[in-house]
Amino acid sequence: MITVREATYDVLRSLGLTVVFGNPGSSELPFLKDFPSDFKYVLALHERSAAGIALGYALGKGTAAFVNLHSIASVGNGLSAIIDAHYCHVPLVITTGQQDRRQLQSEPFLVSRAVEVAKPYVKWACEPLRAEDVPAAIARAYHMAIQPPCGPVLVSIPMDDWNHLCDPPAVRRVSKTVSPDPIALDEIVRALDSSRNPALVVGPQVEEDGAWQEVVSLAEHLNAEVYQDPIPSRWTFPRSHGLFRGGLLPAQRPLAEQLAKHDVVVVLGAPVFLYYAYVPGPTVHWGTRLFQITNSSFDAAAGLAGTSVVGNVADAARHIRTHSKARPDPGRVVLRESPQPKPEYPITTAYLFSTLNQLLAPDAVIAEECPSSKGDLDRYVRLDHPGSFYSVRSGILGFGVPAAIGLQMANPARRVFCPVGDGSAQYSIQALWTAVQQNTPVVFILIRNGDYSALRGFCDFTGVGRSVPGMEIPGIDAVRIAQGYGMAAWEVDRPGDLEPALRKALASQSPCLVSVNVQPGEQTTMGMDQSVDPPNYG
Ligand SMILES: Cc1ncc(C[n+]2csc(CCOP(=O)(O)OP(=O)(O)O)c2C)c(N)n1
Repeated sequence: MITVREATYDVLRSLGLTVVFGNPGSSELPFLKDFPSDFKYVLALHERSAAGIALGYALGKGTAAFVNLHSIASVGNGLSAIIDAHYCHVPLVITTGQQDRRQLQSEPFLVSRAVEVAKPYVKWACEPLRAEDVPAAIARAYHMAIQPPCGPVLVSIPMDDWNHLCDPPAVRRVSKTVSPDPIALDEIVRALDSSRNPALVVGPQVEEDGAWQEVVSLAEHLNAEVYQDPIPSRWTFPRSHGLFRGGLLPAQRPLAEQLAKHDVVVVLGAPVFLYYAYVPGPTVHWGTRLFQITNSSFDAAAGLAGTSVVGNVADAARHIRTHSKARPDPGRVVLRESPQPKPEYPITTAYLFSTLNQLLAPDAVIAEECPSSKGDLDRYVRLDHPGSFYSVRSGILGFGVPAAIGLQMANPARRVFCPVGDGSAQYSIQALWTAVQQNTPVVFILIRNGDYSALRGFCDFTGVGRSVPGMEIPGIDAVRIAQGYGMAAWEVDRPGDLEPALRKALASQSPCLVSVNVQPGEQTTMGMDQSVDPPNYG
């Protein structure tokens, strides 16, 4: 027999979870003592950042990441990253400390109800009934986390468990590809074979399931126009491909209108659909037949219309391509280039992103969190490689800065850029310290407009008006904050200084922050204006 602690490190080793992202407390110290030399501990100063960096790391590696949090104290602080992992299908194996079992009954200092608190947002949460079960519970949690749809799991571990003796749990393998039903796919094949003008909608599961190339081949085989899902958490089709038509709007009626000219729409790896503003309307128009292929039985069940097939998106795309008729190129002429923005003062975000686009290597990675300038980023940044764009679909700010760091740690050969609003950056700002300590050379581009422009836009969009408090955020010097964490940082105010500043950041081998003073952001909401007939909360 070996100790629970030794068995746990063996389990983590066997699962490839040798990087521990965390913030420690008293209840984790018996686990962390004599930390094995083949493990790496990545400290973050706040759990939003610890779990958020782990999330980026798991996204970048395409595998699970391990997070060690401090009882309910940390789970509370890290919950928004756990929620992001839930919605973005990211396998995080999270352990938290618990008080000593022998005094739990008396509700001691730092007692934790992390299991109950996390439950709606994790695939499985438990506090093992016996100390001896801890290593097996972590293995079980891991196997849950990596099953599609991937997601976070949580094991709460009383601090007296680690020195108990146990039998080492069996090292097991659990397959994780679930094939879609071929009979259900054949119905989609028949619909496509008789379609006049089919379309594909691609979502994040295209990347989750390694289906990028299969989906490009399918689109070309069908000569089908391709739309990105609304508020995308990943870009899952080459942006400059001739069949790409941009993103869908996140509201019922305008989205249905965007798809109205198509008689068959196949959604690959996304919910049907992710909406933001309530603009009632049909899911798709009367003449459009809708199909969804998803790795998530949850998304299939929650779909508002159409026929859903559950299973691996790559397998489904391959089946459809090899069983359906090729469609000739209908000879469409599509002009999608946006006008080249001019260097204005103050700098516009259109100019910022078009300048950035010219400097990006083809395999650059973007971790985005710039609410009111998402549209300009989408218009001007062209990346065609898999794994090049990450955002968050939960709507919770604080994702971008830590995710960028985790992505950079996972992909040292690709440069990660983090365009982040001056407001958004503050929700996880202390992650900058971890970037410095780990020397992860992310380029943070802080978009400084001095207000919450996206909220202002929403006020205009929905008739709330401008008499709302809490919209201004003056007096924040992010350059000095970054420098305080030990990061090189500088400000750009004039358009002529932008390109040299970005080049200087690119030339650096270390993380740095470029704070760009810009005009207030676009006053639309996720690309929508009054023309979509938004709800009125005025
Ligand atoms: C944790 C969290 N708190 C508050 C909000 C509400 N919110 C949405 S956008 C936004 C403004 C973000 O400001 P900034 O990053 O500067 O971007 P801008 O709107 O100026 O483009 C806020 C506060 C949120 N989504 N998440």
